[in-house]
Amino acid sequence: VLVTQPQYDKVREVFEHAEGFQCFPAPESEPELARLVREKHAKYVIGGGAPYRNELYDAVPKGGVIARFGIGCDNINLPRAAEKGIYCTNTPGALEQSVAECAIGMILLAARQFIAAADDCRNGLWQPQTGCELAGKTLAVIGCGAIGKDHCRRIIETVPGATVVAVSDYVAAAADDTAAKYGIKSYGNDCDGMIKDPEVEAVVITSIDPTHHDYVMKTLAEEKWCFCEKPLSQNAADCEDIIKREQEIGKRLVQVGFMRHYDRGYAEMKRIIDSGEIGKPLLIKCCHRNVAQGPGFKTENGVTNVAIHELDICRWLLDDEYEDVQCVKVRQSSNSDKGYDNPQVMLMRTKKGCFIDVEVQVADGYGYDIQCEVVCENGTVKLPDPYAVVRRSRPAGWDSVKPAESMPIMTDWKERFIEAYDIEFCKWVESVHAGKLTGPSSWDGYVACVAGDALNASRGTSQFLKVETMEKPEMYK
Ligand code: ISE
Repeated sequence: VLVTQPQYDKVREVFEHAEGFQCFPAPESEPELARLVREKHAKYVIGGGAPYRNELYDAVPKGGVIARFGIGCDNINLPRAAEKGIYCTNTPGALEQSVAECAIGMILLAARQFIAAADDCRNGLWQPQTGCELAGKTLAVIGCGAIGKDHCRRIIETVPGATVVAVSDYVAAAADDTAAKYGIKSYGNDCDGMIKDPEVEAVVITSIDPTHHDYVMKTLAEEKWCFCEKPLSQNAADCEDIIKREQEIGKRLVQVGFMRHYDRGYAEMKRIIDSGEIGKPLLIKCCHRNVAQGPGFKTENGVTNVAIHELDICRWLLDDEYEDVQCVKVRQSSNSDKGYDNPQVMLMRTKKGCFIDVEVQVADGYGYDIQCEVVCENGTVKLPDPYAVVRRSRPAGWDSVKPAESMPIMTDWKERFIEAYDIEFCKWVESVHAGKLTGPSSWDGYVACVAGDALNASRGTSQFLKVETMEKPEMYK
């Protein structure tokens, strides 16, 4: 058995005395490990998190085992192993203690907002944050997965004063699973019934985009608070219904899930732009790139589901409105043979004269990459990358690879904006308690859809189309 060195060192005792096996420490890098497997005629390999993509599967014999010392197996090329007849395994449970300790650490960091404070200090800012004490608080544990009860994920996101009493889903079994996990009520696929439940005070809509308008209207029929994920609807006309209904009720009840307003990077960019320190804004250059899309994705969804974020955030950053917009088809990527345009470039001109371009790649094949730079008269502001740490090293397989400066790129949007989502929900619950919503409104959802409609209509016309909204009701000013 070959055991990669760091793993060997962790439990040397076990490997030195494993009855019936001869265990040897081995290098982590794939080419060297593969070489040693051949040299020693090893049948079993135990490794850590280093990536094993190619050579190792040619070296380990059929019927051999590659065991991951840990839980995740994303570093193992499972299809390749299957093809070569190699067994793969991991060690569930082995890291429970470590994960539990990390979770407790994270609870304390989150409660006291230490990470945010440290980031601020590093950026030369001092913004004292009080945080909260944990004593006496009932913490809700959300996301207990396979690793068991000890795995606490994003504990503080259920802020005091809010709890989930019921769930429903188009696929009833999905609602049942979630409900069982948290010991709450499942309405199966009876979403309408759930909205009417007198115990439900507020509804969070996270279903697929085309269902949003209908569920918002049903929630408003009950005059309940409503948090609707973006987009508010698929088109501006449907948003108008929502706005009309809120007018009749005489109160803002809907918040739209434009979470970027709560992202530290965007918030700091806005602060600088608003301060006027670097002059007036002239241009914005944005990229919105996704790894891939699921089945059923259409060209128009590049606007309604993806660029809708930029349509919202740019007007928020600039405190400006759109004059006209145009969607341009450009040279297509070979990642886009699935019947939708990829990339697309969206151009927006604002009433104050700013020019915005957004490159939307819905299948870039590498990562979730969000970029934004605002060019002002006397300087620019740029959205920071979510990872602060830049690594300078030779990646695994070092003898064949040149040293490099690198930074990981995320692939999942839920992770990229995880902090923004947390803050968004905390603030939403706070504002519901205060009886006055403060986050993005149905008006914001509507304006983004008006611009989105114009972008979709402009495709193939080579023309800028006007963005014409109705008059802004008092309630949203
Ligand atoms: C998703 O709903 C999001 O909000 C992401 O930010 C976006 O990048 C993705 O394309 C959407 O599907």
